Amino acid sequence: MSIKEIVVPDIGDFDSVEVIEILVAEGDTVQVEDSLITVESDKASMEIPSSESGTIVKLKVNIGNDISEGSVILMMDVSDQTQAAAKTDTNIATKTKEETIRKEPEKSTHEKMAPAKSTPAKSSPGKLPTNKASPTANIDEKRFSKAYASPSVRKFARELGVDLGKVEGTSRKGRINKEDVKDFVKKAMSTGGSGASLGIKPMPEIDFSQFGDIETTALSKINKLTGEYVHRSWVTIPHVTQFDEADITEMEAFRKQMGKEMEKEGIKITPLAFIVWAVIASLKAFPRFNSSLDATGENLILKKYFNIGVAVDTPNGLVVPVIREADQKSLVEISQEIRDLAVKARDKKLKPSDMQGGCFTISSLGGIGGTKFTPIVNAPEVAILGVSRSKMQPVWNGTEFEPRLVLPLSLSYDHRVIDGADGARFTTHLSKMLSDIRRMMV
Ligand code: CAO
Repeated sequence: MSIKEIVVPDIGDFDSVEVIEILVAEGDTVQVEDSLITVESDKASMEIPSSESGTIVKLKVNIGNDISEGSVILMMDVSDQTQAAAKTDTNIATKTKEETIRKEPEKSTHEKMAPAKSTPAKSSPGKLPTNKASPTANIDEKRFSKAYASPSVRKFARELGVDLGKVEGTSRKGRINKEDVKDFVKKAMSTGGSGASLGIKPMPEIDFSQFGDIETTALSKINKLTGEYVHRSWVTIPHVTQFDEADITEMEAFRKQMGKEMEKEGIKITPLAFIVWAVIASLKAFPRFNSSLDATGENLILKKYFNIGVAVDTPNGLVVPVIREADQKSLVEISQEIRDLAVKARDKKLKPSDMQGGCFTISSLGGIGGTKFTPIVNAPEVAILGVSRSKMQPVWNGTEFEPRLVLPLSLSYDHRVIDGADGARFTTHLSKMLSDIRRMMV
């Protein structure tokens, strides 16, 4: 190891400047001329570039420190640096000085920061993407140039196509830092982002307290993740929902009979286990429903396995654990697995692998209530079955009305993959399976 002090070079007429930003961290590898810190005097701000290539061992400055020529910025292990990469302190000092002079005539605080013409990090040598490629391409150059931000933040904003003039700075005196740019992009993506790309204006910010008392609660991590997934599915998948019903009178009689027999062993079979079985039988009959579009959207990947996702309602939000190889499992095994997965989900013990690899999802609100709903496809799957609460209804049998237990079904599907006729064929088949469970054995 060869440790070297990296010091502040000649910074022109400034005796003392304040560190306002640290652009590197201990452990980072930097090249000659990569920016290390941003300093600011009452006249200008500038980035101090590295005079050496190497690995940062220890930072010696903090934000808010006053430093001057010769102050130690950091300790660097320069043992790996190549002769070619190294440049002299004199070159760096000259460069910094030039920058300082160029920025000095600027007047207002916001005009102090110079555009990112200097010290590009060698670790990212590629050309910046053009604004045309960016979703936030409408940069107002005048406003951008007046924004109060350091050269590296300007460069970062340009890479993302962000108009700095629209970003609110949270650092001292309203200076815009990298996090502010990231937050701006995140907000644009989650609120107006997809809408903006569809030409839809984002929701205006409303102060609801002007209308009455309010309380603000943060969304849970699961809420946010689910929100992202369902939003993406909703805007990218052309959904159609096919409604249907299944007469589950016989199925329920059998389930109750089995329930009584198995009660002593502590086994309970819920209607959902039968529905999983019926779905598998229908997926086998209509393989297109057990598929995903590939990333190009031009090929359909047909799956030969049957992993069924089950939406579980938890206090922290909705999760979808997966019953793997459900076609290989008995009704009792599926019932127990649903119960175990639901307990794990509510105890926040599900692993990411428990929620991966699903082929088709079932969202059952039957235990809660409701007559019908339109579930959102759990992409990259192409269909999802919504199950509502079964109800005893009078059904005409040809000669008279008969009381029958009817289960409402709602199948949402990706219309790019599944046509309406197939949607109806699938639910008809599913309904037949549930109405006469002997058919599932065949
Ligand atoms: N019709 C009438 N009763 C039903 C029914 C239906 N379709 N489905 C279940 N039930 C009954 C059960 O038989 C049980 O009654 P008993 O205790 O008297 O036998 C009761 O409702 C409760 O069932 P359950 O909900 O605990 O069990 P389940 O296997 O049906 O469902 C689970 C398990 C994990 C799917 C469920 O608890 C759950 O979380 N559902 C919510 C899913 C959700 O939020 N979906 C919306 C996502 S947005 O698309």
